[in-house]
Order: sequence, then C-alpha cells, then structure tokens
Amino acid sequence: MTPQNCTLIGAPVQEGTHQPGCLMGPDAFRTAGLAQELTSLGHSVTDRGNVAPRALPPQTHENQAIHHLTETRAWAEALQEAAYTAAQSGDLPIFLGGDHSLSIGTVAGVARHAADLDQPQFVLWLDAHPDMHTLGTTSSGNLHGTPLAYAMGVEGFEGHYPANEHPVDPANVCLIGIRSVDPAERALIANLPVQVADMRGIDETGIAAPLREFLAKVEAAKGRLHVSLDVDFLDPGIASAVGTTVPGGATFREAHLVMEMLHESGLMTSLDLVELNPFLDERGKTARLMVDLCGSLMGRRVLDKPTRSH
Ligand code: EXY
Ligand code: MN
Ligand code: MN
Ligand code: MN
Repeated sequence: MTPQNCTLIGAPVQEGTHQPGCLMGPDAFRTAGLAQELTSLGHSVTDRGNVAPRALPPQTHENQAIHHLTETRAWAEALQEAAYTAAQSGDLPIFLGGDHSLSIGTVAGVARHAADLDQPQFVLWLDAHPDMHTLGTTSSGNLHGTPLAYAMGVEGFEGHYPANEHPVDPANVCLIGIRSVDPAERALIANLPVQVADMRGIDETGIAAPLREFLAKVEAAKGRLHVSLDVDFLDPGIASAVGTTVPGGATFREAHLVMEMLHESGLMTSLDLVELNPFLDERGKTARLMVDLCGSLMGRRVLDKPTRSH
C-alpha cells in the first residue's frame, strides 16, 4: 500500500440543512480517532483545523424557501480556495463535514486543480440523495440538496454561488446508493449522462459492478477522482447520526466493499465525509463507523492478495 500524506480540513457547516448539529461533525471525526486510524496504516496526517469563512453582504433569491444563502456562499468561497490549495500540495485532502453544502466549494476547488493539470475530474457521489436541485427547484430550501447540480455546471446558480469555472462533465459523475429523488432531480438525471446505481439496481445486481465500471472509466481517462461520502448512503440501522435518513441504505459490507475497491484502484485524489450529526449519535457509534470505513478506504483490507478469481 502506498503511504499518503493526508490533510484533514474541517468544515463545521450546518446552514445547508434543517437539523442543527453538523457543526460538531469535524470534531466528532477527530474524537473518533480518524487521524490515528490513518497513521496506524502508515499514512502521514496533517490536521489543518477548521475553515473559517469570511462574512459576505446579504444575498437574496426569489425562491422564498431558501435559507442561509449568504452563509452557504461564504462557505463555498472559503472551501473552494482551501480545496484548491490542498490539491496543489499533492496531499490527499479529506474534508470533514459538516453538511453536504460543503461540496459546493470542495468539488469546484479540486476540479480547478485538475484543470491546471489538464486532467479530467471525476466525482463519485455516495448518497441516498442526488443533491441535484438548483436554487430554483429546491422546495425545502436546504442547500445541501444542491451541490452536485452546481458541480456539474447546471444553470440556476448564477449570481448566487461563486462562478463555477471548471464544471465537472456529467459523464464523469457516478451516484451510488440513491433511493430518495425529488421530481426536479429525476428530470435532471434523465437529461444528463450521469451514471446512477440506485438501491434497486444494487439489490438486483450488486454494488461492485457499477463501481468497477466507473473506476475503469476514471483509469482509462487518467482522471482525478473526488469521492463525496454522505453518511446517509449507509442504512440508518448502522448509521443513525444523520439528519436525512432514508431506509434501505448500504449495508456494512456493501460500504466496506466500496471502500476496499476504491483503495485497490488507487484513484481517489480527494474525499468529503459529510452529514455526520453527532447530536443524533449514540455514544459516537456513527462517527466510529465512518472512521472504520476510512480504514478500509485507506488500506486496512484483511488480506493483501485479491481473493476473487480474475
Ligand atoms: N432532496 C431533498 C431536499 O432537497 O431537501 C433532500 C436533500 C437531502 C440532502 C442530503 C445531503 O444529502
Ligand atoms: Mn437569480
Ligand atoms: Mn448528500
Ligand atoms: Mn443524502
């Protein structure tokens, strides 16, 4: 296993959701021993602490449901800069959320660096939700439901989120674990060449095949891979500390298999860990599960040699 220089960047943002508590997420990952898990596997870890966005003049939008647009834009600007700088260092940036609105900044920042390298940026979205609303289509007004539409350059954010100079090609996006899709997102998914492995498909044919297909694309394109892992990708039975639980999520083994395949691919260049809400946790159980998954993601496989027949 190739030791990596991991940079932890905290993003205690919770304005993107309705349920307070995600602001405690970064420290919950730290308390659950994320750094120790990574160093025990031979990686080096630098914890850069938490990003602190600067205050912006008030932003408004005609969609009255929207809340905390000003704060969300401020986080986006700060995290885009932090992600770009971290990616330039050559380290593996691991963004500790905080709700999924943090990905408005992180994906744009790493994609900006990919463009500097003239490499295509790919995104793996592990989530119960597509997070593909625009400011015009969201009915909840919770902006953690918008990051992936913005990341792909979908219209509807102009003048409200930072200009997205390097949108991710929708053909370079794969969503796995999807099981809660709003009508507007369904329409967008139908019109974009994104790969979607929803839980129905996973129930029928498993989680490995769609992931293997996507990773082969990343490899063939010599791309950079941003993984955005939402706690609600997991079944609420094993991961309850999240504000938007949806029954029928990934099992413990499906989640570890995804992590082990990602590790073996060697393709991941940046990572979001989002939507952990320790306020909803019982004795840190979910935070510790996420750290356990990171162990698989960073090489804790039980056996070194592949056990499947080629
Ligand atoms: N689609 C729903 C909404 O827009 O409010 C639920 C979004 C949940 C988003 C979480 C981060 O994944
Ligand atoms: Mn407008
Ligand atoms: Mn999400
Ligand atoms: Mn979600």
